[in-house]
Amino acid sequence: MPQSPTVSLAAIPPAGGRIVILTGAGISKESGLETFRDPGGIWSKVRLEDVATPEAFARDPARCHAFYNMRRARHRSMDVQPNAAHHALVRLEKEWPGDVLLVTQNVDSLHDRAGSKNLIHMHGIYTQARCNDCGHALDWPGDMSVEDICSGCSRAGGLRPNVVWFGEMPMQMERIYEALRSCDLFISIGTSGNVYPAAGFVAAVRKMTDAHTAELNLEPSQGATLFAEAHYGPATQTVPAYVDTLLAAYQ
Ligand code: BJW
Repeated sequence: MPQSPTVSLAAIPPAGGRIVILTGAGISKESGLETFRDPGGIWSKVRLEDVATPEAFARDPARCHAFYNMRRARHRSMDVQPNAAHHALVRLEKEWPGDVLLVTQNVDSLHDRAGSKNLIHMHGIYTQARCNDCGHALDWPGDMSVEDICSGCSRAGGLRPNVVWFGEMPMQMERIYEALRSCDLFISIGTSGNVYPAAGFVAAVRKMTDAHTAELNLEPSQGATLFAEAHYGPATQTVPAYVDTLLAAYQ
């Protein structure tokens, strides 16, 4: 049974308080998208070394394209929609009397489709392409192949999914660390805490601030002991309940 989210009043930031939220694949699980490291997850079916590194793309771009084409096709399907957890975070952004920054590791567009505005895709987004030759990025909701031509430089063969692979620098790190440095509440949702630098955010917040930290996940993550508060259960239950508790303090 999920633990019911009880947030002590001392843990609720003051009006004007800054909230930073980190999300991972677990928040999209109940929308029908697979996580990476759960039993039966993506990395149990395909080796990340074969599809999620720049070396893999250089070696066999067609294989990488096939992997992302398959995931994009699933993402396009009608039954993949933002769920109650995505919507609750939109409500928090709209109603919280202070700044809310959402940093997602997810390459899907469910936070965008739910309506989150102050949003950073630190691992990119797979419905965009980026050209390895000229750096041009463009929307690319359909299939991608080695024959496709970049509209920026008119060359073929350079387009890749606009995502961050292992060994590459995640996006907008300066803006993220600036927000972490000045936050009053850090919430981590649906991430296993295996992948850096995101996995190091909670430790960075503890080191740089007096902020409260909370983990909302199906089960304890790798960094679970670093959080001051934790609620375990499906995101569609824990996230709306947690958001309700935060907002109730100011209604
Ligand atoms: C539910 C749920 C439900 C289920 N409700 N919850 C040693 C130390 C530090 C770094 C390194 C190191 N060794 C190597 C590195 C570097 C490397 C790294 O971290 N490797 C680790 C494996 C150790 N990192 C990098 O290379 C990164 N770049 C980098 O470090 O640059 C240098 C740098 C350093 C410092 C500052 C700045 C820069 C790049 C990482 C890129 C990751 N890319 C991927 C693929 C993206 C494209 C794609 O999707 O194909 O990103 S890998 C994959 O993992 C994806 C995810 O975003 C990421 C995180 O996964 P996530 O979201 O946590 O998913 P899961 O499956 O792991 O967890 C899901 C969780 O949800 C589980 O806990 C479930 O219980 C839970 N859950 N159902 C709530 N219903």
